[in-house]
Amino acid sequence: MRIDIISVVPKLMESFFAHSILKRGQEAGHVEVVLHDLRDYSVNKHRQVDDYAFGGGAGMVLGIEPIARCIRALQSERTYDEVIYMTPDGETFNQRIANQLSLGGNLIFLCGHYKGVDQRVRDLFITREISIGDYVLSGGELAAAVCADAIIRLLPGVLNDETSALTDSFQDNLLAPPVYTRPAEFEGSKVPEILLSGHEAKITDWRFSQAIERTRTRRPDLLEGME
Ligand code: 6GU
Repeated sequence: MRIDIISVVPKLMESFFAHSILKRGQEAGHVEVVLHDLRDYSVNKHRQVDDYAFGGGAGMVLGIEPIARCIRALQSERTYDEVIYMTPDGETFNQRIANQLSLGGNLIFLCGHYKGVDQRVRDLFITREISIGDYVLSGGELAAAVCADAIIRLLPGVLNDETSALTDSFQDNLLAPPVYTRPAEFEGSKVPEILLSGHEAKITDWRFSQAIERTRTRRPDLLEGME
């Protein structure tokens, strides 16, 4: 899978994608993440990419020409499953969407900034609009990094046994159960006996019931419509 991210501040995401699992996923060839500076596609000598909003009002708007040039340049090289615009008024991102996007092909993420992008970008080039929650960030960069992380870790071969996605919170719509490591006792606080028993089937049952209980107390909304 190839993920292209278009932004006016691509540097914001550079170190993020250069580390840990995301770095490994790229080095092992499971994914290629390419950051693009929208200013490189500017149509004027000042590398300007935004302008005042028609009709007035505070805030600059990202113009269609640089974005069109960038997206078209990418689409002339390979096909993309989705061209995603990161925006607070998009559909709220969740594990179901991460799973879906991880199964598909290449992705373009366009990061909004200032007052957003010219509506014609959304009408003509964007296939999907995603938000990461009901709060406002100063740009779509962190949101795009969040989505890319959630997608990349699901790609076959990216995670090893230890970091397996199979036991994640939200896999099966349940929160993950508590985990423990040595020492078995800390200042009188003990690890649940069952985990030291070596009884694999009982441990699996215990973890499942803990996951249910944790979900019931913290996120009862996740259990609605299950059974
Ligand atoms: Cl995708 N962008 C911005 N600017 N703010 C957000 C967001 C995206 N998702 C939640 N808040």
